[in-house]
Parts: sequence; C-alpha cells; structure tokens
Amino acid sequence: MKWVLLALCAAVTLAPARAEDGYQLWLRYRPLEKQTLERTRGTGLEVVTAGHSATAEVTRAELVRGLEGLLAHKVKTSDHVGGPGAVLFGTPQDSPTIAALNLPLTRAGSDGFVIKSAVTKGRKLIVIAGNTDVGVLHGAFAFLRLIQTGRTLDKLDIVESPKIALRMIDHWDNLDRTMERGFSGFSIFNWWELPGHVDPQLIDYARAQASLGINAVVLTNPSGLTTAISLTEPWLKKVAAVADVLRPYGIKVFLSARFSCPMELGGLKTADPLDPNVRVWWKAKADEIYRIIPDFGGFLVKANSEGQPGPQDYGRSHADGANMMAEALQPHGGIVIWRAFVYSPGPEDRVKQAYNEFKPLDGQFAGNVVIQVKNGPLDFQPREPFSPLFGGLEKTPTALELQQTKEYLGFEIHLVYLGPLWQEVLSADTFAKGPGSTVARVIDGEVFGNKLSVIAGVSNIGTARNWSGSIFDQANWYAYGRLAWNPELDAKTLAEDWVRMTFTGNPAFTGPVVDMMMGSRETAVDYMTPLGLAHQMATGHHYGPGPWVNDAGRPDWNPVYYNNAGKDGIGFDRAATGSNAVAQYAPPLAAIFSDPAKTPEPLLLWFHHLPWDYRMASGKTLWDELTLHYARGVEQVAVMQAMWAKMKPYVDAERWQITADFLAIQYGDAVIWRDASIATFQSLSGRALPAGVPAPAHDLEWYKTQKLPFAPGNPGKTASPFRGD
Ligand code: GCW
Repeated sequence: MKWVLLALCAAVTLAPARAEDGYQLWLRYRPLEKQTLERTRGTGLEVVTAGHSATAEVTRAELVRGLEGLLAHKVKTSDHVGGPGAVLFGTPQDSPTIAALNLPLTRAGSDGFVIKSAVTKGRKLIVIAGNTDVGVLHGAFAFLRLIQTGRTLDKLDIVESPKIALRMIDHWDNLDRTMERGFSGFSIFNWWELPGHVDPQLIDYARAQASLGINAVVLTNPSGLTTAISLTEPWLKKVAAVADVLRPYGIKVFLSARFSCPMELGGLKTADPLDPNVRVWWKAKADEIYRIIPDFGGFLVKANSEGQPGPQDYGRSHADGANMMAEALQPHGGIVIWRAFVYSPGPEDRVKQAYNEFKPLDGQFAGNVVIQVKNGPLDFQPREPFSPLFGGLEKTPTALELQQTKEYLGFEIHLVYLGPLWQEVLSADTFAKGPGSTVARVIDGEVFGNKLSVIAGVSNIGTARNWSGSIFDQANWYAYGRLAWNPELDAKTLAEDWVRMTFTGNPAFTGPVVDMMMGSRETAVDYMTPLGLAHQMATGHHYGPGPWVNDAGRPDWNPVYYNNAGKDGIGFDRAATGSNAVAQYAPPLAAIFSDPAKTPEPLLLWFHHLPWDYRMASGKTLWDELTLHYARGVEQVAVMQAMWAKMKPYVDAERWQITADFLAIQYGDAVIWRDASIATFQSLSGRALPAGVPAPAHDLEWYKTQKLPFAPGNPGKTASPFRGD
C-alpha cells in the first residue's frame, strides 16, 4: 500500500501541475518544430546588452526566456558580444556597437525599433535597437514573434514605429473586483492586497500588454462610485503600486474620474465646472495625484451618460467640463479622454445624439482633450456603420473605442474573432477630406493633423486562468493590441500569427482554424442581427434575443424600437423620410446610405424600413433573405463544431475541451436566436418560410416566457430566453 501511494505521489509530481490551460497566452515559447529549429541553428546563443535600466532588465529576461524556450538551448547573457550568434539589444546611447551601425533609428520614433542582421568584428549577430529602452523592449517582443511564427531570421532589416501614440486598454473594473460586462472572472487588480502585496500575475499582465505595444491602461470602470473612491489617497497609493509594476514595460496608468468628485470627496456644494472653488479642487487633486504617481496619464471621463454626473447638470457643456479637468492636468502633462457615449430619452433617434451634442462643440476643447468615440453610433453591436463623429470632428482629436469583452457578441461563450469587425471600421472611408480619409487615418491624426492620437479597447481580461474567459477570446485581446500599433494590419494575418503562437504552426491546424476565426463574426451577425438589424438583445444583460421586447411605457431603447418591425416591413428609416441620420455622414456617403438600392446589404435595415417583399440583389424577397441568414448562422456554427472536432489531435486536452464545450453551447444559443427571431418576425410578416429554413421549435409565446435571472457582469438584470430558466 505504502509503495502504491509513493508511486502515485511520484506520478503526480512528475506530471505538470496544469497542462495547457491558456495562462501563457501567446507567449508560450514552446520549442519550435524540428524543421524550423534547424533553420535557426547558430542564432540566439547569447543575449547582450549594455543597458542597466529596469526596462533593459525585463527585456533581457524576456529574450532569455523566449530564446531558451523556442530554440531549446541554453542562452548566455553578457554585456559585450563574446561570440557568434548573439542578440545585441539596446539604445545607441548605451551601446557603442549599436551607435556605430548607423541604424535608421529616426524612423523608429520613441516607441519603435530596428531589428537588423549585422556583422561586427567579423561576427554575425542580430541587433535590436531603439531610441528608448521601451522601444527596444517592443523590438524584443517583435523579434520573438518572428521566431514564434516561423519567419526566417536571415537578413533581418525591420524598422517599425506605431501609428497611434496612445494605445490603451480600458478596464471596466470596480474596486470590489467585479467587472462591468466582464466575463472572465474578477478584476486582476487586487485592491485589497495592494499596495502591500503585488500579485505576480500583474507582471505577466504587463508582459502580455507590452508584447503588443500597449502603452496605457485605464484601471477603473468609468461608471459608478469607483470613479470617486479611487481618487482618494489610500487608493492612489494602491494605484502607484500598480504603476510601479507597469512602468518598466512602458505602460502608463490612467483612472476614470467622476465629474462630481468635488462634492463627494471635497464636500463642495457643486461640481459646476465654472465655479472657482471647483476648479481649485481639481487642481489640488491633480497635484496630489502627480505627487503620488509622477507619470500618471490622466482621466477617462463618462459624463452625462447613462446617469453619470456631468457639466450639463449645471447647464454647462461637455467642453466646459472637459476643459476644466484638462486645465488641472495640463501642468503635469496629463490628458483628458472624454467619452462621447451619450444619449437620453426623447424623440430623437438614439444614434444621432452623440453627433448632435459634440459636433457643435468642435473647436472648443483644450489641446489636451481627446473625444473617445465607440466604433459605431449605437453600442458595440455585431455590426454598425462607423460613427459619423469620425471625420465629423475636425478640430478635436477623436479616439476610437473598441470592445474586446463581447458584451453583445455572446460573452466569453461564443467564438467570435473580432479582427474583421475592427478592420471593417478602421478601413471605412469617412470621405472627410476626400476619398481615402479612413477611420484609421482620422484617429492616427493624419487626416486633420492632430497632435494627440489615441485608441482604446475595453478589456476582456480577468482572473480566469485563461485571462479572457475562453481561449479564443485571447485572440481578441491580441488582435486589438496589434491593430492599435498598426491599424492597417490585416485581420487574417493577425489570426494566423495568433494561432501559430497560441497553438501550433502545423498547417493542418492553422488553415482550418484561421478560416473558422475569419468567418466567425459574420456567423454571429447572421444568427443575431442580420442585414443591418441591431440591438435585438434582450434589454439588460445583452446575451440572448428579445426581438419582441417593447418595454411599453419606458421612454427607453429596446429591440422593437430598433427593428421597427410591423405588418408592413422591417428596419429603421434613417434616410430623409425618417430620422435623417444619413445627413451626419459626408455627402458621398449620405447619398449612398440614403438609397436602399445603393446601401450595402449588410447595413440595409440600419438605414431603411422596407417591405417584407422588397427585392434583394439576389432576386429573393427581404423576408426570404432575412430568414436564410438566420439559418445560415446556425449552419455555420455546426461547421465550426465539426471542424474543431477534427482538430483534437493537434491541441492539448484542456484547451480543446473548453473550446468544444463552448461551441456546443453556442450552437444551442444560435438555434434559439434563429428560432426566436423568426417566430417574432413571422408573427408580423405572415410569410411562409423558404426552403432550407427550419420552422422554429416553439411558438413565440414560449420564447417570451424563458428567463435567465442572472447574467454575469450584470447581476440582477433580467429577462433572457437563454439556457433554461
Ligand atoms: O455598452 C454599454 C454598457 C454599459 C457601459 C456603457 C458605456 C460602462 O452596457 O455597461 O458602461 O456602454 O460604454 O459607458
């Protein structure tokens, strides 16, 4: 018995404590496959630096860790090139060897890098250089990525610098560690233990962010009292401890700030931005913050939006409010990121409201204010046109806000790769200054010559072992970060890189999996909101469908408001005959969007209310096309499942299983989306279903009675017809 027990213990200790659970993200550094390894022979034998900063130290550690893992050999470290096959990294200030190479460092800017194959004193080496230590760190991660993705390491000659200055991740994390719209556990910021103890996970977090070139994070939710409490001294000390961990990785911290802080924290009777005492309070607060965190980035502000306090409470404008905070931060070099996500009850089409509020203020904002705009004018839908504030604001820099956490795309459960959605937005032409004025070129400052350029992604990161709630949601974090660095990158290339780094480079795996990822967004659009429909999610938690929900009596927004379906047809008329939202776009686009025959079909019902028998490009009726889209969405999830089943031999058991399980849930959810939507619209259209579209499993009344009383991220919000009752 004793021996059996001992043998069992030995077996347990020999087996890795956890197999692949996703914790390593895309930084697994597993040995390269044999053939690729052969090609790298003689490379990366030694890591050399002359730099001694904290950033140089983490760069060295990462290079050693990466090269030892990938190349499966021991790596020496040194402060001078000792033999062939070295990787030398640093700035020209620290390294005379680098200075002597005359590298094109002016093109690398402050955050970018040069990677070059070189020869010094007859020895071949690879040089990773930058103008700053952080630029070099970005170069080191890019170099490791080249190896991880099987690129050849001969004759390297790469110069990169990011197109956007501030590449941010915004956490919607509360101080009690719940996360608004978070589906990956709890906040990774353990405020209770900070500043006394820093969880080592925070270092891995910083590594992952730096590997993408992320250089700023907002630690806190822009809604609720978190935005006041986090600005008190004890919390600022906790924030300082986080900032200390992130600093060597080139990442600055920002906080969300509540507009009414002078009242809640300062005991003032008002937060009126033109009141001198209020202005003094903010200045003193900014001084205090910078005493505790000298390189603090600034504030993210959600004001007069969804019940948050703001300048309009005092009859003042967004510009009055933003400028007052900007004035307090300005002496310290801080900025204000003011969100344009505003809408209020009333007769005006919700998607027009942000433009209506902000366009007249263009030109009134201080130089250190950026207006942060969600990609679409509504709210992170599976598909929307881009917000007309991009290109609409000409004198104020606009930041693009994207959402990684899939609030409206099936949470962590549904496999939806968002690269194609973001690429669609970034490459959309605003025509603001003629053709080619893409959203990407507006936000990187090129179109209007803005000094500040910002992109922000709402985080999907949490305490889940796999960080993002599912393995494939890591791809959304990854793709966002890479696009933030270069918004012109291609979503498919990013998917390929991610798959190779996260799983394997075996083409039998990468080919089908990348195809699955690339189609997954359109699949979700098909079973949730095809042909330009939007916000058909049940009010509150946003997971399941509720296309019949009208919430009569609420001056609010609900699925029926958006689908506008009736006996006569379906869709929201935003042409001149309706809300005329089309007029917020530049004339060439307004002309396209005004005409149903010219409007791209994926946006048709966003801009037009059309009869059920309207003829589509295919020659089929709108009704037939709509139902066929729902059916196709479900079919495609089945295709994804079947493909993933075949991938089992290439993936470790744990990561394969969670993905297979989630795909099975997604299939069931997609069926409900299809059937509940078809049952709703068929009750209005009275049309028969075309061949190939199955009849809903239940009648509409059944779907209406299904409830899910609790949805993660929004405890207490009710009414979904999903996954039991
Ligand atoms: O998408 C909506 C979410 C809210 C969120 C809001 C916003 C932070 O449902 O949970 O609040 O947007 O962006 O401010």
